[in-house]
Amino acid sequence: MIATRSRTASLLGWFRAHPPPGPFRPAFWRSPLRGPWLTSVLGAVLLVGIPLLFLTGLLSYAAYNPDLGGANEHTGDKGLLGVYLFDWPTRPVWLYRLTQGIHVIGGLALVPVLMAKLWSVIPKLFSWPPAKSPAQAVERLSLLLLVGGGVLTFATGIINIQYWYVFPAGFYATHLYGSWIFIAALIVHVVVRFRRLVTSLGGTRLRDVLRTRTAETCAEPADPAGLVAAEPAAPTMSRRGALAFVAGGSLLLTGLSIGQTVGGPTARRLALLAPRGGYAEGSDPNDYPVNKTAAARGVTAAQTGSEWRLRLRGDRTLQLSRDELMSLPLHTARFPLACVEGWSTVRTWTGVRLADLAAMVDVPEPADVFVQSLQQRGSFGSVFLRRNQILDSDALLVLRVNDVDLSLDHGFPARIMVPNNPGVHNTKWVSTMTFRT
Ligand SMILES: Nc1nc2c(c(=O)[nH]1)N[C@H]1C(S)=C(S)[C@@H](COP(=O)(O)O)O[C@H]1N2
Ligand SMILES: [Mo]
Repeated sequence: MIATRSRTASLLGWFRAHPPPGPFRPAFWRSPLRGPWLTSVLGAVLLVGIPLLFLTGLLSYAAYNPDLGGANEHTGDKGLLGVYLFDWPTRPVWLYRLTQGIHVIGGLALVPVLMAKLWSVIPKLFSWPPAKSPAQAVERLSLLLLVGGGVLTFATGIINIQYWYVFPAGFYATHLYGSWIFIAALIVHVVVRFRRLVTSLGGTRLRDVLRTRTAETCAEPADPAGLVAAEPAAPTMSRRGALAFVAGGSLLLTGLSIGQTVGGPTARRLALLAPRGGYAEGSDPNDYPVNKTAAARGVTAAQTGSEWRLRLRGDRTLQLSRDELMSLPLHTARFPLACVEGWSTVRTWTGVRLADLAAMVDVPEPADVFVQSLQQRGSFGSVFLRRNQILDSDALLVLRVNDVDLSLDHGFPARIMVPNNPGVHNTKWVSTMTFRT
């Protein structure tokens, strides 16, 4: 009995003392830059940036009004994750453009920081033995959720803004649930590591590090966490150089994509990384990004010609031709169209107020409206809008943009435009609107 126990113990000891070859051996990792300071600096940047992305993401989710159900709900099992949902306002009209711009551009800018942070701690992924105690095993498991959740959230976001819709469970659900896993694991990580971050940042002055050239760059003293290389190689780059490389990457990503959000002829042409940038905005009022073309959605000229009627449903039913709509009191307002994918454009919209349409079918106090498009395929063909979005004085069934008729690709004969509404909820090629109390 005792003999077996000691044999197990010595086997365990042998196992601990013999890591597999390659990255599991401490001598494999040799960069002298790795250490608590670099990891902490990058961590501090992420500690500011990621909560900002999370917050703007939560706002975007609320802006979708998923609690109206039906067409708006893509995350039916959200449960408690939806408790904070609130009536997304229509004012200020630029709010969604701002929060979603921060979300998308900020997310891209953080990619180099995230990658550098992962690089700085990568030896820990291969630490041997995998866990020294059950407590450490739990902690390492939480790191797996942290890295996995982070990579999943960033990857789904980036893939989505590149218009590559490949999510088996759908983008909304994957991005939402992934981000909550990420944030929960991040909170645990910050609680466990915050003191270490403060200590290692406090020990060295940023200014001193930024003055150190490559030749004078040396490894930090060995740390209990084991980030510092056991046998550091000669430096090929200073910490200043490494930080400049990361910051340069962030700036480049920002510079090549921000044009799609802020607009303007030069900025848009510079937005080479953004699928809705990289082009010169012409003088044609309909010359702004098209998310889904009429052809892509199976909308034909026959459907949108003189046969087209807008069906209004409420306490009674009405059918209106485009000419009849044009003869109603028209209202003009200028505000942004801002897509969840980060691009936006500011236009002058002219059309009939949604509140007027509600009143025409005897629902002057609507709770919501169900809008349906005549598109034949694909998503975004219908939406629920909330009471405050119907009653806003600039909420329109738009017929004209910048003083000309909408083009077919932009939703002719008529489209929804509600201030501060996520682009996707501004339904094009409207065929039916059902107002409910
Ligand atoms: N019927 C319908 N409406 C739609 C869409 C769609 O695919 N079908 N795309 C939406 C999305 S995602 C956005 S961002 C805006 C873009 O409007 P635009 O194509 O006129 O620029 O339209 C929205 N309205
Ligand atoms: Mo969109």
